[in-house]
Amino acid sequence: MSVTKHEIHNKGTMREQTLLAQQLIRGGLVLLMVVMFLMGSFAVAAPSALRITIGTFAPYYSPTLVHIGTGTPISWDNPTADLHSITHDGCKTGERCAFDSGPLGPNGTFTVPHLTPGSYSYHCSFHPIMRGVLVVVPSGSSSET
Ligand SMILES: [Cu+2]
Repeated sequence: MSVTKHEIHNKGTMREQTLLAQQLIRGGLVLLMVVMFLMGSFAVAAPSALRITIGTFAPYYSPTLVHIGTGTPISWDNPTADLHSITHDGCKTGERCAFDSGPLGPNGTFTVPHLTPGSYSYHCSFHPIMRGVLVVVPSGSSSET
């Protein structure tokens, strides 16, 4: 009789231990999720470059119109077989020249790390029909159209 009681008591303890283990695992999973969420937040906080793809046909710069925060770098990729350039219009009109990639060959990338707020229209010096616009706003937010 007393053996049976002892067994029951053991089963109860084991059940409690199993519950405790489950709670520990659950707590560990929650902690892991919190850590992953925080890491995700930090990844978002660090600005990744906004990428614009150069094309042989319209739209030659895709996206053509970009609204971007001051802290976000902008990169142009040239997957075409031709030379192109990313030339701020100011470089040709004699105004302030904010950026000019010079000849950008196939598979080349040109990056502008930082621009002060303002509107920047640019073109390709090899193909003046190629045109794009950057609108830089004083924030970390960005959007593209
Ligand atoms: Cu071009």
